Amino acid sequence: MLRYFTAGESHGEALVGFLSGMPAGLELDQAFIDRELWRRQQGFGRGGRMKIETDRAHIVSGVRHGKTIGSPIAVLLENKDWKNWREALPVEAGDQEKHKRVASPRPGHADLAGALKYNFPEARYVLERASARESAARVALGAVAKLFLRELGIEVLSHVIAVGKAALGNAEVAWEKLEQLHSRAEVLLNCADAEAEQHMKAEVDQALRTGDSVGGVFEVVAHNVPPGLGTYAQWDERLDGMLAQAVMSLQAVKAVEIGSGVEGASNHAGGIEGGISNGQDILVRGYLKPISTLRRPLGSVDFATREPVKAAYERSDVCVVPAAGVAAEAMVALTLARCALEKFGGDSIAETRRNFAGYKQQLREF
Ligand code: EPS
Repeated sequence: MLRYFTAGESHGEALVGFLSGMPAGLELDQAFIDRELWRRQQGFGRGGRMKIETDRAHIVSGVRHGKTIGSPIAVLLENKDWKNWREALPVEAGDQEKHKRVASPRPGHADLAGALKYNFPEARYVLERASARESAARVALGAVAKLFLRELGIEVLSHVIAVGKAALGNAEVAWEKLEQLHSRAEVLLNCADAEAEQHMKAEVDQALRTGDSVGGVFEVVAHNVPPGLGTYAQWDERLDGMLAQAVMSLQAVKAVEIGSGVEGASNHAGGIEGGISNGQDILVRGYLKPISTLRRPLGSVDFATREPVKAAYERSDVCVVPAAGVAAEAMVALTLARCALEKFGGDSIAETRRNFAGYKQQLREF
C-alpha cells in the first residue's frame, strides 16, 4: 500500500517527507519535482517567507541511478530561514531568553486548541507544525505520485475559481487551458480567465491595503483517469470519501466539493459515481477560509495574563489560493496513485504497466 508521512517545523531545520510502497523502476525527474515545489511558492499575496525559500527536493533514500528501487523514499526540504531561528527554536534546551513566544492565540488558527491539547503555555510549537509550510513536503511526495500516474496516462492540475468575492463563474475550463496555465513562467492567481484574474488581484490588493487576508476556491482536475478506481463495496474505500479527506486535510480548507455539487457544469458527478471513478475528469474543489494571521489582528487573550489583547501577528501570507491548489493536486495525485496501486498492483513499474494494459483490454472488450 502507498503510505506517506511528513515531519518538520515551519522554522525548523528542514521538512521531511516519506513515501513507501512506490514500485521499483519509476524514473524520477528532479526538475519536475522542483518545479512543483516552485509552483507551490507562487501566487500574488504570498508573504516575505517565499523570498527567503527556494524549495528543492533533496532525495535521501529509495532512489538510485535516477529510478525508484521499491524502498521507502525520503525527501528532505531545507528551510533556509532556519539560520535565523537556530537560537529561537533550538532542538537542545538552548537559552529561554531567545525563545519567540506566540503570546495570544489567533482566532481561527490552531493556536488555542493546540495549546490546550498539548498543554503548552503559549502557541509557538503549535504554529510551527500547524503552518501550511508543511504542505511543501506533501507537494514533493505528490510530485512522485504524479510521475507514477503519468505512467498510466493520468495527469493532475489545478486552477483558481474564486478569490474573495471575485469568481470565475461556472464555466468548465478545458484541459488544454489548464496545461497552458501550468506552463506559465509567472503565476498571478492561476486563473484561466485573464479578466477574472484581475478582479481576483483587486481582492488581494484590498486585503493587502487593509491588513486583512482573503480566502477562495481552487479546483483540482484529474485527467484521463480510468474507470474503476475506488469502490462502493466498503465505506472507507470510496474514492470521493478518500479525496475529500485528502483535500480537507490541507491547512485552511474548510469545505470540499466533488464535481458540480452546486450547479452549472456538465460533469455533475465530477468523474465519480458510487465512490468509483467513471472515466470522466475528476473535479475536486477546495474552499479556503481567509488566513487567520492578520496584520490588523482580531481580539484575543494573553495566554499568561488572561487579559484581553490583540491576537499575535507573525509574518504571513495574505492569499494562498493558488498555492493551496498545487498542494491539493499533490493530495489528489497521492490518493489516485494509492487507488491505482491497489487496483493494478506491481512491485516494479513494468509489472504495474502490464497489469494496467490487461485492465484496459478488459475495458475495450466490455
Ligand atoms: C508558508 C505558509 C505560511 C507562511 C510560512 C510559509 O505559514 P502559516 O500557515 O503558518 O501562515 O507564513 O512562512 C512563515 C511561517 C514565515 O516565517 O513567513 C508556506 O506555505 O511555505
